[in-house]
Amino acid sequence: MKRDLVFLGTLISLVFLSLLRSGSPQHLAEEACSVQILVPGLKGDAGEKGEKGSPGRPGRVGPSGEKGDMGDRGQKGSVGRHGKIGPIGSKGEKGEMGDVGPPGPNGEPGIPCECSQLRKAIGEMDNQVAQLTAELKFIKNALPSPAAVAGVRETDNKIYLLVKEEKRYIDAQLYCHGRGGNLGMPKDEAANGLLASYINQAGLTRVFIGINDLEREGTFVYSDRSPMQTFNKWRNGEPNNAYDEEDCVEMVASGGWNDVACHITMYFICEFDKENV
Ligand code: GN1
Ligand code: CA
Ligand code: CA
Repeated sequence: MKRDLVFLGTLISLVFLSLLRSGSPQHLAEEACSVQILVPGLKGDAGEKGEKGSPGRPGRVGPSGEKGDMGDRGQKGSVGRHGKIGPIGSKGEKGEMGDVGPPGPNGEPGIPCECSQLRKAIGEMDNQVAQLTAELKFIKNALPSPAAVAGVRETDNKIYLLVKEEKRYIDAQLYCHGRGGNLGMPKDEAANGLLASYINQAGLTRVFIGINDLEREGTFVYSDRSPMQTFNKWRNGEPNNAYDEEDCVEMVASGGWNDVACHITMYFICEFDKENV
């Protein structure tokens, strides 16, 4: 408080002195002894505009908005993991009884009581060995090279062999004769059908068979010289002796017959009598 009063007195003195300086010396002398009254000066002019303040602090977090609309359906997910192995199934029903098995091996021979029985058995076995030997010889002799083998077909009394080597009729016939047989001679429906299926199963379209009219034009005979009977399988319009040169016969895949020139080459079928084997 005291310090404020001193300051106020000093301020008034200064104002007074400044007034004295602006007046006459005489006037100054009079005024110097008068009571000093201290009053505040006039309010100054407004200061210049301050600089823009720094940004205020962020406001408070607003309240939650309203619930939005439902979004679009998402993409299909990837395949899930493999599931766990299921529980063991229940036991199946008992299966049907199987077929009867083959008979068991023959029992041990009894004690021979008569030599004649033994001789008879040995004689039968000899016959069987002879038969097997002959068949083996036939197989070794008759079969063509492995590349030309197309299997065999057989009936009760014949064996047919398709030879996949292209030969002229006469050479094909020689091939079959050389092995104890003949070119195939279908003499009835059954034999003809068997040869036709043989050709088809081999994927062929034609083969020579043992029929010709080499000796007398228009008179067809089998290659064992036996005459044609009522049975035949000529295709429509055949035999026609085309170009005046067709004296040999082929079978086509349908089983039909056609006379062709003997000098052309094709595969052929041999036949063998089982009793000659
Ligand atoms: C064959 O090729 P082409 O049409 O002259 C066949 C004849 C048949 C004739 C039937 C080698 O003669 O034997 O009669 O078709 N010749 C040959 O149309 O296959
Ligand atoms: Ca002819
Ligand atoms: Ca013909």
